[in-house]
Amino acid sequence: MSTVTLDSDGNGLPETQLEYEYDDSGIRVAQTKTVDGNGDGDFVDPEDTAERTDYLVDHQNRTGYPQVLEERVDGQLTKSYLLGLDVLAQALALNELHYLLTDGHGSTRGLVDATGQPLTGQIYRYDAYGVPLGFDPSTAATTLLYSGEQLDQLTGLQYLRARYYDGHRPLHAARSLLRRTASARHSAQVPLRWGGSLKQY
Ligand SMILES: [Ca+2]
Ligand SMILES: [Ca+2]
Repeated sequence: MSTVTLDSDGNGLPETQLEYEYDDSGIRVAQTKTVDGNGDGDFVDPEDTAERTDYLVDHQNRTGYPQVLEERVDGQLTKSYLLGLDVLAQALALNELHYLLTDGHGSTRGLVDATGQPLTGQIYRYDAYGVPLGFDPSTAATTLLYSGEQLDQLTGLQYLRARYYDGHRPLHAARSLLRRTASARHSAQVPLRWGGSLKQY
């Protein structure tokens, strides 16, 4: 289990808490997002609401890495993925299939629907470190973005199985550090502040 709290307005009171769960092999299998409903900076009150997302992970697939097959929010199936030698497509619902268009690096550069029509506004560009250029990743129609890996749209961190990556600073945050970190602040200037040291690559 690892926990991150987000203080988006920087007033010292976190308004969102994210708890992550991992399976025995260390792969993330669930996220619980709790919103501080009564504004007192904790997440234990009746007004504070939680939403749980479970990730069904396929450990045996042709991509060479464990991949999320399905996402369920509070038990309801919300997204599923089509796997080949890479992640090929996502399905948000019946008749809503999006194929991922990727570049040579494996980064998703756009989406097309089942008939091959590009999705309006879903063009993704990045700098050399994966920082999004000209689009807002928190509202993108897919979370599989830079290098084709899952982006956490709340923290802006990429989940790379053994660690999280922050493209705004070319740093990898070891997941073990995240696990030990009691809280991390979030603001426009400093996306996340970690409680421990960071490895630089
Ligand atoms: Ca706050
Ligand atoms: Ca509260």
